[in-house]
Amino acid sequence: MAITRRELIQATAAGGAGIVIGGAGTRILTDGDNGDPAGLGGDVGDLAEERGMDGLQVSQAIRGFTPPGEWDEFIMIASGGHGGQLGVYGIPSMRLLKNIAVFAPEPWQGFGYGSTWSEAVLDEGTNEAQKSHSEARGRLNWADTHHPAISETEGEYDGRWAYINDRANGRIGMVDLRDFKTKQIWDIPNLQSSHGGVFVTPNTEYAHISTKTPTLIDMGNVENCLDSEEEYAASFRGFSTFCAIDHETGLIDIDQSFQVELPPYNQDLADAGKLASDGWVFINSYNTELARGGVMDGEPPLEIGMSQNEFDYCHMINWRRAEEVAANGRTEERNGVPVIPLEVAIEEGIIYLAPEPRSPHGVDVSPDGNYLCIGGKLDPHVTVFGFDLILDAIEAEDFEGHDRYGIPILNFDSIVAGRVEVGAGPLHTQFDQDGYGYISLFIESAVAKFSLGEPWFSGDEAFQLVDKVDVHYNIGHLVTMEGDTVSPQGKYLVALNKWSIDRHPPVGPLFPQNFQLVSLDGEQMELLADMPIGTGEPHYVQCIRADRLQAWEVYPPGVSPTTMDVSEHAIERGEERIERNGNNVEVWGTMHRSTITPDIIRVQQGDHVILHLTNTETTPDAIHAFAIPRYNISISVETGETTGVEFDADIAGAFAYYCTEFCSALHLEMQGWMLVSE
Ligand code: CUK
Ligand code: CUA
Repeated sequence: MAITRRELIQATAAGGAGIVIGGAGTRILTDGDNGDPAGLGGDVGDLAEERGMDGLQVSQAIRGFTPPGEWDEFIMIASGGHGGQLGVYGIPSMRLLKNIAVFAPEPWQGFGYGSTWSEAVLDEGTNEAQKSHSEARGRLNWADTHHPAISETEGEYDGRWAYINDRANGRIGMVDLRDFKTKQIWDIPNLQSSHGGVFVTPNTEYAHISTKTPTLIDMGNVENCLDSEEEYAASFRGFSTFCAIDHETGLIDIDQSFQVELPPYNQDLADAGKLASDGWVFINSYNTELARGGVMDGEPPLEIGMSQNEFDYCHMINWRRAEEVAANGRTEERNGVPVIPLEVAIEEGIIYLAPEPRSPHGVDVSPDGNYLCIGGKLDPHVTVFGFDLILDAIEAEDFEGHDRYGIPILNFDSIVAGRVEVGAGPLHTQFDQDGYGYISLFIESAVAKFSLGEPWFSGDEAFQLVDKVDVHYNIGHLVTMEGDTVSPQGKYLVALNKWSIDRHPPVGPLFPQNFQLVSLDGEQMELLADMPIGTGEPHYVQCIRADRLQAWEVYPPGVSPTTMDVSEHAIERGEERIERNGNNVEVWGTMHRSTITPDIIRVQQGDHVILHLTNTETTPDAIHAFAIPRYNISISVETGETTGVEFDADIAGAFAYYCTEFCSALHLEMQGWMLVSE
């Protein structure tokens, strides 16, 4: 380091220039005489010196700071990685606001510990085959979440719903952004694992999700499916799934959903076209080599086998055409889903391939829909295809050949709008409102900013590297504010780094991952703040303007999270009752500060107990929750909500149930007894 923090502070103080702010060292925040920040009061210079901070750090702290009690301008919906959940953060503060339970049980939210709404969601998310596969381990109750997608209207986030994929198990979860609860998990047939998605089409017609590793379709050939390229090519297929979204509820309408069969390459990241390219979906791939492993038999390791080709293929799928073809029934039903066979997709002009350099990863569509920015992990360039050029090439049948399945391969040189040498290991691109792309450089641990072409830049100004900032370290995804919509807001960028070595105090060999906030306000990008992430590994996030969200503060009285409508079991205070019908004991109860009614429930061992609980409060944040010890029951009963729990009273004894939320001064008294007689 050329100059220490202290020297810098002293130098600026001695020079009487106050604190020099900003990466370029050009902006001055403080007035020179006393170090008071203009108009703010307080002696920032002294405070900074006391804490050993230089002017740049003070500036960073201020720009990333949201004062107590004030709200952030943006909300980041983040993958929760292996935790199988979604994280909700404020930006720029990077404060964690909530984790949303999606695929994994979470006791605070009462997700997967007995509440009827969550049990139904989690049960639905494990298909019959998997249930029997994993009988010993029970329900499939974890996920490797990668890509959240916020629903869109006309290409802008509308803040209604969020979708998230399970990379490990080929599933998709749907969250209602009114109550921030998961309403549906679809274990998608024909997808063992998933990656290409979730991305929504511009009016949330579909949430798209495709296979990662191809799926074995020839179940009779398990033994020989890896024996040769031919066996592999014949035994496996990829699938692109178009999950049709019900526009009233946001739920996936499974009956209207369909798949397109794909070659057995490893389909990777995907993005939906918008504006100029609306109606199309783009999916990258690698392992067009069809490498199958066999390192123990002297074959090259997969990483080598999969990196032989100079070019892999971007799949371009015309989903509007596919939708028509599916509606006309040119599909085969496979495991309950209509699938457009690959031959039909080719014949109908649904699928084309474009060569893309060396093991590509991300494909991201510019705000106007015309540019596809492709990061090739082993190529230092971002390759930018022009969608207008792609359409021309399709029209002119400007093909450089066909792949082994007969899919036309567009002529690479005809569709490239520009290539920019950005640095080592380009992965994912995001955009701002001024015609710039921001691409993550995994190997180089940096973000590169580059210019796009028309209508923003032309001639020498188009497709140029304009800036770079270091991040720490090994960045995967990145996000700008609303940066993958038709109207990005710029302002901030969040880098999602895989390694955090030396950034935070050691907490054992499993290091936190590191989100970093970068300012996009000035000419140059500038790192503002670090935020370690305690649950790995979040891959992707989306950032929405906070005012687009319309979250409920309370449920309307008696509303159930399952239907988002008034429950047939909703009651008011004074209507509590217990009914016995044979071995069924059904209880309608209320929770209100600081009483659970009823506070005594008597059953016989072996009875089937159904409890309906209504939180009869109307005050926001007057949350109650209900737990029965030894019965593995923990449910959240939020303001206004009616929910329930159903169980067999198979353990005899006196069980002290209670409210688990510290809801009032007499919260500790908010308890009762369940007596289970032998
Ligand atoms: S992938 Cu993770 S860094 Cu699943 Cu989006 Cu690129
Ligand atoms: Cu209700 Cu504690």
